[in-house]
Amino acid sequence: MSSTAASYTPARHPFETDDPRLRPIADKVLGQERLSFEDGLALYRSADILAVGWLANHVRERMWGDTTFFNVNRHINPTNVCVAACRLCAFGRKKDTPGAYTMALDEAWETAASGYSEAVTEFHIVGGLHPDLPFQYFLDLISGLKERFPQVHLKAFTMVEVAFLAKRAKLSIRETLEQLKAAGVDSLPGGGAEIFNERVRRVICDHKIDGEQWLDTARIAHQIGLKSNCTMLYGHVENEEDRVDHLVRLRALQDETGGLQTFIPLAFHPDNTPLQHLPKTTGMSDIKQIAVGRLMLDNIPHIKAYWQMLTPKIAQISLRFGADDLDGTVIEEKIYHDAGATTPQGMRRQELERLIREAGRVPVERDTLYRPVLRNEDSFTVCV
Ligand code: V47
Repeated sequence: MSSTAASYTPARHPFETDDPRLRPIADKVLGQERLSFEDGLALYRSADILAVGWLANHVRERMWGDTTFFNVNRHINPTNVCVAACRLCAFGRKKDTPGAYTMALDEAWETAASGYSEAVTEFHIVGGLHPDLPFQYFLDLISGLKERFPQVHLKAFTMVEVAFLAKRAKLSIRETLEQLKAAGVDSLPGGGAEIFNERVRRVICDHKIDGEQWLDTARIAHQIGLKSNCTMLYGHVENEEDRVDHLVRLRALQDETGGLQTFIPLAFHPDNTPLQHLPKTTGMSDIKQIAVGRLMLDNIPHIKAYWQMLTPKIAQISLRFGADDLDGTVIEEKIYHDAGATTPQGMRRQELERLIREAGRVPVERDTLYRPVLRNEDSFTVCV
């Protein structure tokens, strides 16, 4: 049953569909041809989720066989104080309002140390756009973490945070990224991309940098040797054209830089946000984003199912619909839980492995750069 990418034999069962729009797309996928904007729309508009999933799974197995990556990480959110009052967000607070917090550096380093017994390989560090914290706070935060945890990869600051820090420090984006890299940032997470279309951005996050600025910041990060991830927030006021446009723009950036490692579709959680009247995403739509992402983003190696927002059950199913990566142990999550997520705060490594095995896949622990991690008791080795 199991295969690796090297020994992959296609199609355990033939492709079948009752949706004629999918037939020419299937020919392209099987012939390894790039899909067009219209193909993306047809995939979104098809109700034949099994056929769309078959195609996405075909690509996923062609690339990775049964291998399914997971990682042992910890999220750290140094502050929830944020000048941008995005309608999509339940996490940000204005300064000096109830629930607002900002960690002193010692506190952030202590947070990093707690739960460290599982030999975390990555700290995922993101937070609000704080009006007063100086750039030096973030440089010290990072260099302090590097000093204390030299073997841990620091995946820190979204493109939105980088652009904000640059403005505050009166530096160019390139200089800002170079200083962050020198302090110890190893790569950047994919957040803040939301949906690039301006009409949508004006509704959900009108204070954030625009789509082109997000892409420009990512481009510069890649140019100076920092890999990054990319996301798409779906299930709010966007339509199918907006989603395909978002995917095509990510694909174009990747053609140029090759710096995107992973695409992570993020389901909008409306609770406690100004958009709480919107309905929650459905299982069908969650699975669709994974599958269409895999099919459209032919040049991005990995598609991540983030169980915190998909739920472990949907994330597990998505491993048969295009996803090859299950993130992660996480330990403590604030952004979705403030917005009503009912998933647990973290998951143990053994539980992630069980979910992957029960999906008929082979779990491989990875570091942030997708190098396999070998473990014995409390230590780990990264295979380079
Ligand atoms: O940037 C904020 C989104 C992102 C809500 O790179 C919301 O490996 C849903 O980017 N409902 C943060 N989404 C999470 C993120 C991420 C997660 C896991 C892995 C990686 C990675 C990145 O969450 C934000 C924003 O796009 N977000 N509020 C909400 N109410």
